[in-house]
Amino acid sequence: MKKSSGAVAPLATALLVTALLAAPQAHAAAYTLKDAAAATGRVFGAVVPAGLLGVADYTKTLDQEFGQVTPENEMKWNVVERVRGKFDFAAADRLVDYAESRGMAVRGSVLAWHSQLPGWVVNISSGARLLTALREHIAGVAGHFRGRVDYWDVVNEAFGDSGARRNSVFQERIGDGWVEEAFLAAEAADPTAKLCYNDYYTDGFGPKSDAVYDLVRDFVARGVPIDCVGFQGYFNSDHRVPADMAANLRRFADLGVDVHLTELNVTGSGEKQAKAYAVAVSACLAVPRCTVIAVGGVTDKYYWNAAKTPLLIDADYSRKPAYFSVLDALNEAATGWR
Ligand code: 9MR
Repeated sequence: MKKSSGAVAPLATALLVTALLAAPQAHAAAYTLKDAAAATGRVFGAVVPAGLLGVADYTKTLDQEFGQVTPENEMKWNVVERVRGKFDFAAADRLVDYAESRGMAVRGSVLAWHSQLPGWVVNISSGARLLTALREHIAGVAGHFRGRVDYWDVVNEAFGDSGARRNSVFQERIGDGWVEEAFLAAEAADPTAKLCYNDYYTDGFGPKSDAVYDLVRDFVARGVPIDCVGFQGYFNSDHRVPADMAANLRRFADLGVDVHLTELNVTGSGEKQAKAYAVAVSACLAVPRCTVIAVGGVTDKYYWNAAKTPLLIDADYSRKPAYFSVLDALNEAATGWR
């Protein structure tokens, strides 16, 4: 750079340049979701399929915006243990290797879930044998990733919308205790990971979140290992972001566990979608122990339910109004500036 002509004193120039550089900062303390979240002490993540790790546009956006990955299907029982006792971690390892190479946190999902089970599990009729298979599965999967997973979705979706236990092979054949058994097995396999219960439509007060709350309160009271509760955050015209979301998250945090938004997505588009995202993210920001915000995917282009266009980045990798409403909410929480 040429030396100045002396027309403007060097100090004045330096002050002017500093002021100009600082000006954009006044509106956005950070320019990416992960950096803005980090400024609030939080992680911003996404659900990621291993098959997209070779797509340049996708990984460029993933690396730019997100600091945590959740394998979309690669750690599910029907992928990792299709045959009893024979584990296949190839796809999951790719995702964990990728995340580690970029300093991203890893959410393991999911050790015990009624869905996406291989047939051999569903066909175990004996509760005792099914419990043994569940324990062995969790030991195999959580043991394989020991020390590499920051938090596990140990159990997904054990409750129905009424708050009663969901009917599933685990519930019907093992009974209520299957959830506790899963957490005990996960703790034994990887005591380094935070252990979470994860569910949907539990974002506000209601019979389902009350049932989850009672489970967590009981586990905490009895010393059953549980560290966190995941709120998947599926929102649409029938399930709007509840006004009591922050209060609901706070009551779980007050039990002494962290709360995470784990698959956040809002069906829709434009300003309406943007506002809903801002309300949901602000509910998390209002609760110090809400430490993870993860959305259901990087871009609408590859989302498993793409027709709902529910994510922050559209199919052309353009940042949607919802992206900016979330970035603003994060920056405002971090700096007081929008
Ligand atoms: O992301 C998963 C998608 O690829 C599958 O097609 C779908 C099958 O139901 O499940 C999606 O993931 C689920 C997640 O693991 C738990 N929360 C509910 C999600 C939707 O079922």
